[in-house]
Amino acid sequence: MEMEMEKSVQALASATLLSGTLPAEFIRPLAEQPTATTRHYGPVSMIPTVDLSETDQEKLVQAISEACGTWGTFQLVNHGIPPEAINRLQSVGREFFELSSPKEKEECSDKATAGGSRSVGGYGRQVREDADGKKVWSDHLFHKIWPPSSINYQFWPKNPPSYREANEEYAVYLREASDKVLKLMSLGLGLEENALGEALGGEQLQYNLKINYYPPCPRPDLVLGLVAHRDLSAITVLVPNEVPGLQVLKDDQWIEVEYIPNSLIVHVGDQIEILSNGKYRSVLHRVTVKKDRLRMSWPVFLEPPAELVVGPLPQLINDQDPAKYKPQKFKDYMFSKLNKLPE
Ligand SMILES: O=C(O)CCC(=O)C(=O)O
Ligand SMILES: [Fe+2]
Repeated sequence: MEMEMEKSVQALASATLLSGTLPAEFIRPLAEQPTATTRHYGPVSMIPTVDLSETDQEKLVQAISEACGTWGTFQLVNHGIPPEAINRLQSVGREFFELSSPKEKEECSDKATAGGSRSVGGYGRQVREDADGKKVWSDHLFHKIWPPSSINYQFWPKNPPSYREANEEYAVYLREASDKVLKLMSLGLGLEENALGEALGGEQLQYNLKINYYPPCPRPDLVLGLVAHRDLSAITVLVPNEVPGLQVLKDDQWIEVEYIPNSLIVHVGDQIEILSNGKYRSVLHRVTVKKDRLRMSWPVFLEPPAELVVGPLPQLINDQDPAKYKPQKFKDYMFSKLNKLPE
């Protein structure tokens, strides 16, 4: 047999459908199994919505800061990104997963990490192994989309040929929308509107796209598409497909995030929690999968450059409110988190 990467979940899913048996390494411990732990949402527990077309700025700032301070996540509607640009991003991503050969996928994977160094670049399976050796029901593709100097096109699919154009187009729109969000978040902390953007590296802010591919699974009650985690980004701006599955933890309950056509899901990540000295909360979330439906999602992680030191903003700390986090380089934070060392 020729040398092969670890089998994708996509390939496994097809095999599992045929045999009807789920490999044991995917079965979560009871305390994590979706059916045992999900509370179905009612009107009261729906995650907040922020409407960027709201003309009353004060209202808008209030809505964003409340969402970031309580849930750490919100649905962003009327964000100004044309639906066609989102559709193109989605269709080229789906084509990559469904039409390219295993060899073409492997060409987008990072083969340079055999020495054990961490990589989040390219095509593959989960970035971190669970402590208990369990696996998640998803494959992914990871690559930067901005700034141009940070992009490694090795990780970008060559097929479909329009992949590059669709991703570049989305990057331009996404930057405009996320710029607005960061400004409103800054104002919500009582800061000058560029405060968060600048503290995150200004023009050097990195936009790291991930495509998640969660194939249908014969036992969605037993597996997770992604285990509970907080994003290490500053913020994450996510395009979902129409198949729900994302859940967020609120008051010790897992709440499903409903699908709203054309809305983006914004998560507060760890770096904003740190900069805000805990006023905004990095949201704990996980992903469940479906028996007969494919979920895909396109989160973009907005991250400071590796060497930038991130700590609570001096404007937000004083005697009553001392710093709760220690300043450190983003790359050191990332290393500790991905290797599960104390932060
Ligand atoms: O698929 C989703 O909605 C969530 C993806 C996610 O949390 C991640 O990739 O970090
Ligand atoms: Fe996440």
